[in-house]
Amino acid sequence: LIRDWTEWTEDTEDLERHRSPAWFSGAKFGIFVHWGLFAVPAWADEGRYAEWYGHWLHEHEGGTFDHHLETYGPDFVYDDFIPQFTASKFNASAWVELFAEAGAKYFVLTTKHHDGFALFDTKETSSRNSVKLGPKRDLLRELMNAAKLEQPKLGRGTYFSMPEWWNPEYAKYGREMFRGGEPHNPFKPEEVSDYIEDIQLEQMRILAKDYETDIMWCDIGLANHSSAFAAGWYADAARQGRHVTMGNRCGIGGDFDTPEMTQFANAQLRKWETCSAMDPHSFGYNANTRAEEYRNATNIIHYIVDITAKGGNLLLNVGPNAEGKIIDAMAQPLLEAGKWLKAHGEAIYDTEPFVILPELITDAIDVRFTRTTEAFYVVSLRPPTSPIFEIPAPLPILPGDRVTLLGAGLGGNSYELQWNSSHFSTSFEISEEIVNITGLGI
Ligand code: FUL
Repeated sequence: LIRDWTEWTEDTEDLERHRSPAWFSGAKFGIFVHWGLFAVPAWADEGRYAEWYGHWLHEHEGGTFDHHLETYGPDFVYDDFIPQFTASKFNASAWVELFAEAGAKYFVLTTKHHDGFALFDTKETSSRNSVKLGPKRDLLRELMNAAKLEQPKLGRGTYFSMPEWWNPEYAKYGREMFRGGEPHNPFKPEEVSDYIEDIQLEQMRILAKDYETDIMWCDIGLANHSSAFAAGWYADAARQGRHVTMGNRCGIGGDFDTPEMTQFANAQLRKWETCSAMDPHSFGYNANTRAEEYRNATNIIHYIVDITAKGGNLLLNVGPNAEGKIIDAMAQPLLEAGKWLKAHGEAIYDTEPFVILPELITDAIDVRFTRTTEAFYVVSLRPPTSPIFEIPAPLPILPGDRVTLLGAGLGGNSYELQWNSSHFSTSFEISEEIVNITGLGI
């Protein structure tokens, strides 16, 4: 039984019944932001994420270690990057405007990645954060405030790494690479009696209470007190009239699955969200990525359409540089995709997948289907090349139904289409003139 979210109580036994909110399921597209000290070296070995620079460095591993020695010398530890993490061009208003113009309905910022350096005021739990060090600014606060005031419809989310790589307080919980206690990147953490209780849980509560996050996008899981956190958070937020959600990496089930740099091939029963990136190889900014390697607008649109048709969301990442700029090679394709979404978003936002047609057919013919209670949408992944656009499948349209072409040529105009349906195929008649307009979607 799914309980109405407004009636949520602190009872942890009910967590299984929590589901991701309608606003999140309907959003389809969010922007992920990986930002932190790793934006200073902005470097990754082939096939590695740039935000893992500190890990490869301190494990003395392969290309990253060699690159570091050559560029910075043997005595330069990871935290020596802190003064160069200036955020000097960080403009929260510009970021949230970009997200909204791109057609995204929410964003998720790395408030603390595995390196443990936080972009928010961690209060007494840790002084390794951007308020006390580096930019000396509360970067998360600036972003949350800008969104609240200027783009209030954007959902505001927080990525949070449950473990930290080098925090000795984590040592007794650590496993494999998150073993803690390694003196590679020496810093003095606050002395606490228990990492999970006094740092991890406390910081999650800070994000929930002081920053009013809508999405708790934890990472890695492992040791946690997330049940206690989630139950209290859901109840508190519900009392404020906010329906919040949590991913599946907090060490408990959460509300949605998070396939990474991949996606489900078919519609799923449970809500899911693919996390992926403009740089197809890295979340953190990599200064060596060439402009043409970033996803282009067509690629982004196809990605959103395909995932939407399978019931997922796309959380697409940008990696700002150390000054806080989202370079044009990432921003421009997003803005272009946003124009398409503005004209055709009716077929995307707040839709459900149409799961009756076998996947085989949809993948074979480059069209995707979505639906609402009012309408059935066909999105073509390629522009029609002739006035008769044929889909080799019967579609759920009945005599008397109206078929319209949405937002032809991005202009937002709709055209009524003649159509014909048989047991084997459905065809639509599109005028020559419209066929010649590029960027057409159906
Ligand atoms: C992973 C992390 O290890 C990556 O660096 C990235 O943050 C991705 C979204 O989640 O688990």
